[in-house]
Amino acid sequence: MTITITAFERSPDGGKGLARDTRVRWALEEVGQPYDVRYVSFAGMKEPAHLALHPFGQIPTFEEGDLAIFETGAIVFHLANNHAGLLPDEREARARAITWMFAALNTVEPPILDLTTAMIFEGDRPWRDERLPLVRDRIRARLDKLAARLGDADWLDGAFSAGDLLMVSVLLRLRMSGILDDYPSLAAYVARGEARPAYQRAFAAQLAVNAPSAA
Ligand SMILES: N[C@@H](CCC(=O)N[C@@H](CS)C(=O)NCC(=O)O)C(=O)O
Repeated sequence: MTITITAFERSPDGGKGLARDTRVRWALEEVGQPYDVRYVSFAGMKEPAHLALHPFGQIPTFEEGDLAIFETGAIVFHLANNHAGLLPDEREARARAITWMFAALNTVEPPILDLTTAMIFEGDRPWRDERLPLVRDRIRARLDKLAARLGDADWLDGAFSAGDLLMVSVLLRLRMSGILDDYPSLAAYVARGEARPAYQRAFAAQLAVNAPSAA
């Protein structure tokens, strides 16, 4: 069955790979599944046809036969559950890897998204300068603990898993802020993720659309 995902017709990041279709492309590449992409405009995402797939009018979505799902966590989990390569077979190791998927999306990503909100979406608001240090502190609180847990390991729990895929994807959002520079072990962890051939293919595929001359 053909897999079709949706992605921005033009990503606001111009090809840095931060739009969430890159996470899904990466997972698809890791498990060796070919896929098609349907590109949508910002206006198109709010039209009934797309809202039927994604109730919040966002990307990415995932369709395979009669199945249509949204939320990157759910999509990556679906792929990891149905194909080898992203979750260990052993029951407890699998549960721990799934835990890291949730930790990436529920515990580490929210303060990182707050930084984007404070800097970009609310950059002209009077509270910006007061808020920014608080947001940065909340990110550091998470990174301190994450770095402590990672230690000098390559991945969060044994072999690379969907938990690492999502955690690296989330941390990549910090690159522009410079915060990651204060955490060399996490910066190296992100670099290990980016060095994976599956990530490289996913990144190149989105770049070819968003910055065609650079690809
Ligand atoms: N929790 C959702 C977030 C999806 C999301 O925020 N998508 C962004 C692109 S990365 C989007 O479509 N933004 C446009 C909008 O919200 O109008 C997921 O993980 O899939």
